[in-house]
Amino acid sequence: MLELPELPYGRGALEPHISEETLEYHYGKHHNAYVMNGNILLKSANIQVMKVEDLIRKSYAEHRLRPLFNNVSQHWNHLHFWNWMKPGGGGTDLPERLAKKINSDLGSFESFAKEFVQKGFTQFGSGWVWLSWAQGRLVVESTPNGENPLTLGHYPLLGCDVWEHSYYIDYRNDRRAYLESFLENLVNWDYVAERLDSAI
Ligand code: MN3
Repeated sequence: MLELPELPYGRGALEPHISEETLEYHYGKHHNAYVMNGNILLKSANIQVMKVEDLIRKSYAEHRLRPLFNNVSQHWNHLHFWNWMKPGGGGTDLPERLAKKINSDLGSFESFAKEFVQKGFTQFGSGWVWLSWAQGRLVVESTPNGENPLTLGHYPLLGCDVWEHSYYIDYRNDRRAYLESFLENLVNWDYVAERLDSAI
């Protein structure tokens, strides 16, 4: 069964960049709904319990399981999304091993940040923007709706939710300002570096 995790910080802890009201809705309503609906669909699909990552790949591969995929994948995305942020996060002071990889694979931190914001900004409709580990190198990519790079055989190191529910209360229609603030004020780079360690 899927379970809603505790948030790793208080609901007001990301203010002023992400408001308490946004987390009340985003975590308390949206993420919770993916867990509740995912569990109902999981039960009716009669699938043996497996790791969430395996469940994502299996339900993505089978068209009849698409509603289950949507909820399980969004559950996974949000599990990590809460940990990809922290109070006082963001900025350009990255763990050295991560900074080096970004420089060698993506040119510089500035070019990474530009591509990340641009791909998130131009993702049409709902989706996510990612920094992923793909066949031995870092890539920036975006996915529609609840999809994530696991479906492409990639390993997500960092993701930012660009569904309107993640920014509309705080940034209204200004998705670009939200993405810039995510990188400048919120990202938990230690968690991104830990995921890089487990990807390599
Ligand atoms: Mn969301």
